[in-house]
Amino acid sequence: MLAKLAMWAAVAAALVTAPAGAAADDHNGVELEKLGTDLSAAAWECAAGYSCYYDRTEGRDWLWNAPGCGWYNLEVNVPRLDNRISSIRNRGSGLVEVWRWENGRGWVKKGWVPVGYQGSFYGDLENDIDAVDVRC
Ligand SMILES: [Ca+2]
Repeated sequence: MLAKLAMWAAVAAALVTAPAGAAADDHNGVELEKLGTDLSAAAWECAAGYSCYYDRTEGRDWLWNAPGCGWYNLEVNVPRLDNRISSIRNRGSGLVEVWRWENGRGWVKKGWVPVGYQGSFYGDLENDIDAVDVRC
């Protein structure tokens, strides 16, 4: 029980701590649920040093590793990965931000995954992320 509480305390801290340079209103877009460090689902396969992206929730059906730091528009990735990502694990060296292209608004940041964390998208963000920005 204490371990579980500690995990959720860490999650809460991650969710309320804005990345450097982020505006306060960026919290609006945080919709990554179950952000945490619990790997008991026995999925989440991910090489050390990378951020990893999966087709299904809970780290199932690995799709892609970001090759390094920087902005990746998943629409122009080969193969296309936009509208596919359902979970992310970050074993890289920088914060991973997730972005969606919204008509009339442009790029909108929808959340982030700190180094050492992973999370799944449920609801309208599952299969609806269009870019990631690896901030290192
Ligand atoms: Ca998917």
